[in-house]
Amino acid sequence: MTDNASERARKLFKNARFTLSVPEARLLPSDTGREIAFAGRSNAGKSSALNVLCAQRGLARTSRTPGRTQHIVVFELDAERRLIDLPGFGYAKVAKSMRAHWEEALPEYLETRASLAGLILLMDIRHPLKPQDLAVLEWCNHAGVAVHVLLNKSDKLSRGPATATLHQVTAAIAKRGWTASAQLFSALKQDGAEQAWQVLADWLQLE
Ligand SMILES: Nc1nc2c(ncn2[C@@H]2O[C@H](COP(=O)(O)OP(=O)(O)O)[C@@H](O)[C@H]2O)c(=O)[nH]1
Ligand SMILES: [Mg+2]
Repeated sequence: MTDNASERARKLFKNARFTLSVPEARLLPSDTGREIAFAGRSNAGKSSALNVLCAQRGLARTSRTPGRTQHIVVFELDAERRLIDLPGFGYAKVAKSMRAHWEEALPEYLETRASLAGLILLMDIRHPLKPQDLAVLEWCNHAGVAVHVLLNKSDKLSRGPATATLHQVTAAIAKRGWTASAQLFSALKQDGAEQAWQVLADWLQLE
């Protein structure tokens, strides 16, 4: 992959426009073209990362009240490509009924959505591989969906510990027999965007 790929993704992502927000996966736009889903525990920095990758401050609402958004949000990139902002999961204050619904719906979406080209999984680098993250990794591997992990808030650790965590996370994933790539990311410092765009360009077949 070349730096041109990352540049193409950067340009495409600048076009991201809010399209719609739906309470259930069956209400998503027709299953054609290619889409990339963003998942993560509430407060991992999913909205912040989306804003950085799309170079738009207010695109995905960042919130100090985690777990508020339970809708699936669709951002159109072009006529054939979309980003899907999945509801944050694992936050205790979300009503149990809501959580149960989404935690059942997610594996089905991962298994049946033909246009899903890959999933970006956001984790707070200080709390990686929580049970919900392991569940998503397992479901994606089961469904054959590519996963790329962003270890976000890497600005909270110095370089040595951050790199050590990256290695621990990739080793822990490999040990379970799963496939996923991973990288350090900081939405705050806007670090790691180039590397993420390369993965996104590959998944979206930007040529
Ligand atoms: N230090 C630091 N804080 C971050 C970073 N990314 C997000 N945050 C903060 O973490 C909190 C949750 O971010 P948000 O994007 O709303 O997370 P979401 O719930 O996963 O969408 C907010 O207070 C953000 O300002 C980062 O890279 N570094
Ligand atoms: Mg959010």
